[in-house]
Amino acid sequence: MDLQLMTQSKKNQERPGAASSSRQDLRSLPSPFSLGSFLAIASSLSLHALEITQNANGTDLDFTWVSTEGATYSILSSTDLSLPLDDWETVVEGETADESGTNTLTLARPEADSTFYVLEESNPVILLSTDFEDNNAGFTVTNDGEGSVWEYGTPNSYGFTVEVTSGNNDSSRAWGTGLSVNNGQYAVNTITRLRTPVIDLTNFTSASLSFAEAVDVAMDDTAEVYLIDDETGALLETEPLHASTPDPNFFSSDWGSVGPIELPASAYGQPVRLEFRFIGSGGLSANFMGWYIDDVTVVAE
Ligand SMILES: [Ca+2]
Repeated sequence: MDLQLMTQSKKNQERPGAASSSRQDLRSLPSPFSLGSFLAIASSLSLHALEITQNANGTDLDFTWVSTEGATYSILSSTDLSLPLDDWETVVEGETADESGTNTLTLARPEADSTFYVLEESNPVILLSTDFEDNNAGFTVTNDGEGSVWEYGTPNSYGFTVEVTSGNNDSSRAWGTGLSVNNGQYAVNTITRLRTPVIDLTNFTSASLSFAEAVDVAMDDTAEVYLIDDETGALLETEPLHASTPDPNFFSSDWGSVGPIELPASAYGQPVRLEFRFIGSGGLSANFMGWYIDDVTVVAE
């Protein structure tokens, strides 16, 4: 079996990689360079060398590369160099950078006579990240009902046997559909919408939303996240990106994490906002407190 080496770049991501049948630091090689009888053309000069060595057991291969904090890595493989990179097989996906600055993993040695590998580095771009501790993060409220409204501050809400008296992870600030009035329980005819600041997805084709929530909502009421136009507020997707489960259980209101939720194709190539829409009437009648959110993050790649 020959292990071959190549580097390649794609779009704004570096997709270099290398493989050798013996341990060798490819970062020291000029570009283009050769290894044995194989020629590799480097289309990106910033190499993230992928070292491949045969495991001591003789049946596996050890992969090692220098990693960058915050980046994630995938390894693609193919037995056919002429194949477009999009058609290569993903053998490792979403490997996070190790704290040591060097990643290692072991894969089974392939049976094919020749196998090529590419290391793909992906650097996430944080478009929105807030824990609401310093301020309300520029979130805005649109109120369509006559009941409770989204409020920013410290929850002081009490339900039937449960309570929400902090943000996520015992923090001090969050957004909630009524933080203290009537024990934080939402009123009849509550239709209140909480919008993020503008999230500019003009130059991205992949992004995801994560947030924390505490939910104490009657069965017929809805707590949903929508994708909307940044200026008009019109829905860009009819269906919600996320629908929190209404909670018939009086005994649960703990904070929990949601996502990452991949944004739909209609989100990209433009500025957008996300909207947390709560519609409810069953709060005060049955001691339900509503919907509380914290730690909102949108990350693009
Ligand atoms: Ca918080």
